[in-house]
Amino acid sequence: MQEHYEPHIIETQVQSQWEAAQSFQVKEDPQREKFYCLAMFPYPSGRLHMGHVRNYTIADVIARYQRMQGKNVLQPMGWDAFGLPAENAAIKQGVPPASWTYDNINHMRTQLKRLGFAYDWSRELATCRPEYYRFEQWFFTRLFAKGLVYKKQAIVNWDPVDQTVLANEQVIDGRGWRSGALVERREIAQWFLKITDYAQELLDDLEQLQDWPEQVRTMQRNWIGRSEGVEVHFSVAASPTPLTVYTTRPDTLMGVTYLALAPEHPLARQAAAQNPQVADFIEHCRHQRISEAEMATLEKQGVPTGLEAIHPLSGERIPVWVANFVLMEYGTGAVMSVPAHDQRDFEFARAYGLPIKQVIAPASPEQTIDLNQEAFTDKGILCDSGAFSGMDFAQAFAAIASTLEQRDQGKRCVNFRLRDWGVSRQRYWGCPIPMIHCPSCGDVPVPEAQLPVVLPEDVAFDGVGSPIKKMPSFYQTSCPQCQGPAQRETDTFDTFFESSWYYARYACPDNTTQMLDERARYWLPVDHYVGGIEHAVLHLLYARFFHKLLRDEGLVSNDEPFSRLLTQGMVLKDGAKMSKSKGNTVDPQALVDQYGADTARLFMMFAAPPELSLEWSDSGVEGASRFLKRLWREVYAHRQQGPAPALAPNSLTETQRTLRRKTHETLRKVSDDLGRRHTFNTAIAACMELLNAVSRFEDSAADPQAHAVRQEALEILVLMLAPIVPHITQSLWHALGHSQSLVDIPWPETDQSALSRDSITYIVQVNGKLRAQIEVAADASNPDIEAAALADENVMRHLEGKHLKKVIVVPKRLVNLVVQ
Ligand code: ANZ
Ligand code: ZN
Repeated sequence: MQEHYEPHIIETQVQSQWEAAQSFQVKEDPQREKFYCLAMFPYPSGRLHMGHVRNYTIADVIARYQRMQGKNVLQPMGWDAFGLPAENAAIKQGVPPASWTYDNINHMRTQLKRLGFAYDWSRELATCRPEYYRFEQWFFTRLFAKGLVYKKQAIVNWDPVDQTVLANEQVIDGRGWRSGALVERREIAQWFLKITDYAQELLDDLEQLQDWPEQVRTMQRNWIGRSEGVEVHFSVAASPTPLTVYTTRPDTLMGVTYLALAPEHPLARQAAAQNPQVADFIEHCRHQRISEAEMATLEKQGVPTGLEAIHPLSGERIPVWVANFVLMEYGTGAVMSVPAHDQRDFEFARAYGLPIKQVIAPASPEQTIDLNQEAFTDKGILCDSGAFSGMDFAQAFAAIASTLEQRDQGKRCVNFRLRDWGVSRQRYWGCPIPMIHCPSCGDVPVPEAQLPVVLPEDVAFDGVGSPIKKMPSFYQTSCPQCQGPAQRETDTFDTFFESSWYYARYACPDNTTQMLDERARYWLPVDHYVGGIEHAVLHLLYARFFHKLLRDEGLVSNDEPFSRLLTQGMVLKDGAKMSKSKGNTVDPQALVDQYGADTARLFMMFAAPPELSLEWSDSGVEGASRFLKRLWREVYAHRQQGPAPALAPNSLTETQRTLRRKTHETLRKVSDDLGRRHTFNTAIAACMELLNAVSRFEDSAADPQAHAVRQEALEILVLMLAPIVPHITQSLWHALGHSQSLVDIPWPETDQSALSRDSITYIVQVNGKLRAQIEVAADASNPDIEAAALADENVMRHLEGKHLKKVIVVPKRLVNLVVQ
C-alpha cells in the first residue's frame, strides 16, 4: 500500500479494472431480484455541469448500494441528442448539428467515465441515431392506424423576416431572437397525439405513485386539470346551431349578462365577415400571444359581434361579444359571463359598461361583499334566481343541470385542462415524422419496410428554415398507396418524443427488428428515477402517457414507467442558481482535475440532502478531500502493524467493546440513511464520526484483539463509503487484505450482539405523551440521550413548529420533552 493518497493514480487504475472485468454489464436473471436505477439522460450540450454531476452521483450511490444488497442492478446512460441548441451552435460555429452533437457526446462520455459511474456502457444510446428513432417512427404509424394520431391546424410563432417558425424560447418579448421582428401567430397543419384519451387514467394512476414527491403529483394533477361542469346551449337569433359554453358554475346561470367568444371561434369569424370592427379585433388578437399564465394579467379587451343569444331559462336576449381572454383551446371556446361572480367577467363588464347582476349571496350573514369593487367569487346561496333561489351550490348545480338536460338545453360534462400533444416541430435537427402527403390519397404513413426515414446529417445549415424543407432529394417521394408523386412530411418530432421511451429501450438497445422485447418486461418499471424538478410535468407526463401506449401495444406489461422518483435540488453559488448566463459556474472538470472524482462525489453528497439545493463551497470541497486523506492515513497506519487476527467478540475489553458498538451503531444508521431515507449527507456524517472514534481508539500493540476490532471498524467503514467514493474504497479494501473486487462484496450486516448488550431502552415523551422508544448506549451522557431523543423522526414531527422549553431525563427510563 502507498503511504500517500494519490487520487488520480488510483482512480484510473480502479476504472480500468472495472472496464476489464466489465463490472457493470448486466444480464436478465429471473432468479435474482432486479433493480433498475436511472438518472435522466443529458442533452449533449458540450460539457458536464455541476447539476449533471449531482444528478448522476445521487443515482450512482443508489445503484451501488442496491447492488450491495444483492440485487441485479441495471444502470444505463445515453444521450437526449436532438434539439434546438445544436441548431443554434451550428449557426454560430458553421458546423452541421450532427457533428457538433457527436463531438459533444464523445467529450461528455469521457467526463462521465472519469467520474466513475457504474454504468452498463454496452447499452449506451443516442436518440439522434436511426437505430433508435426508427422504432418511434414505426410506433407513430401504429398509433396512426389506431386513430391516436391526427392532424389539425394549430398556432405557431412565425417570424416574418426569417420566414421561419420559432420555438417559444426563441421568442423574446414578442420578437424573434435573431431578426428582432414582431412575431405573428400563424396557423399551420400539425400532428397531434391524443393524450386526452388517457387524461382520466393519467390522473387516476397518480394514486399508484406513492413513492413520488407529493409536489410532483400535485403539479401533474393540476396540469391534467379535471373539472366537472355543464355545457349550456344558447340559441342565437341569426344562427341555426346553438352556441355552447362550458361552465363550472351552473349555479350562476341566472346572473349571465353577456356571452364571450374566443377570437378564433367559428361564430366570431362569421360575425367578422359582416362586421369590420370584429374583423379588426380578431386581427389584433393574432399578434397577442396569450398563454394561460398571461391571462390573469392581460388587459381585458373585446368587441360586440352584434349577435344576440337567448337565455335558456329566462328567455332574455343577451349580447354576444368576442373577447381576448377566452381561449379557443379550452372547453368550447365560448363562455357565459357572470360579472357579479367572476373577476375576469367583472373587469370586462366594467370596461365596457355591461350589466352586473348578483345571483349569489354569502353563505354566512357576517360576510360582506361589495360588487362595486370586485366580483364575489365564493360559492354561496342563490338569490334572484327564480325557483332556484335559496339553494346552495351543490343543490343548484344538480337542479339547474337537470333542468337543462330535461329541456335539451345542456348536459353535465367533465373537462380536462390537458390538451392533446402537438408533436410537430418545423425544425431540422429532430426525428422526421414518417408521413407522406399524396395529392390524391391524403396523409399516408410510411410503410414499415421503408423505415427508417433517415434525417440527412451532412447538410449546410444557415438557420433560415430547415434544410430538409429545401431538399427535394429528401421530400420528393412516391405515394405508398397509389405510387403517384407525393411529398414527405418535413417536420420533425418534438424532442420529448424521444425522451418518452428511452428508459425502455435501454433494456434491449441491440434489437434491430423490434422496438422492445421480453427483456423490457424483465427490467421495467424503473425502480428509482432521479432527475430535476423542472421535468415534473412535461417529460414525466409524456413518458407516463407513452408507457400506457406501449402497454396497449403489448410491448410492456405494467401501467407506470417509474416506481419511485427523486427530484434533486439545484446547485447554487452565492445563493443563485449556477448557470452559464449568470457567469457563476464552477466547472466540474476542474474540480476532478484538482481533487479527483471521489472528492467531487463526496462533496456533492455531503453538502445537502438530495432534494434540497446545494450551495457550492470551496471549503466544503477541501473538507471532503481532507476526510479521504485521513481515511487513507488511518488504514495505512493500521496495516503497518500487519494483518489482524480473527475477532473474538466475547473476550474484549470495555474500550474495545465501545468501538465495536460504535461501528455497528453507525452501520445500522447508514443502512437506513442510504437504503430508506436517501439522506446521504447524514450517512457521511456518521462515517466521519466513526473515523474519529477509530483515530481516538487506544490500541496497545500487545493486544491482538484491539487490532481485530479496528480492522472490523475500518472494513465496515470502507464498505459503507463504497457507494459514495468507489475508487478509494476499492483500493483500501485491497489494502485491508482482500483480493476480491469491492464491487462484488455485499453490504455488511449489523451484529445485534455488538449493539444490544450495553444499551438501554428509553421512552421518549412529548408533553407527557409517548412518542418514541430509543436505544441508547448504557454509558451515554445526558446530552447524548437528549440528542438521540430529538433525532427520532416521530418526535421531530411532534416538535415541528414548536418551542422546546425543557428536557427532563430520568436515568435508565425516560426522556420527557416539554414544548410550547
Ligand atoms: C360561468 C362562471 C361563473 C364561471 C362564475 C366561473 C365563475 P375551470 O374551473 O378551470 O375548468 N371558461 C370556460 N371556458 C373558457 C375558455 N375557453 N376561456 C376562458 N375561460 C373559460 O374553469 C372553468 C370556468 O372558466 C368556466 O366557468 C368559465 O367561466 C371559464 F361565477 O362559467 B365559468
Ligand atoms: Zn396516393
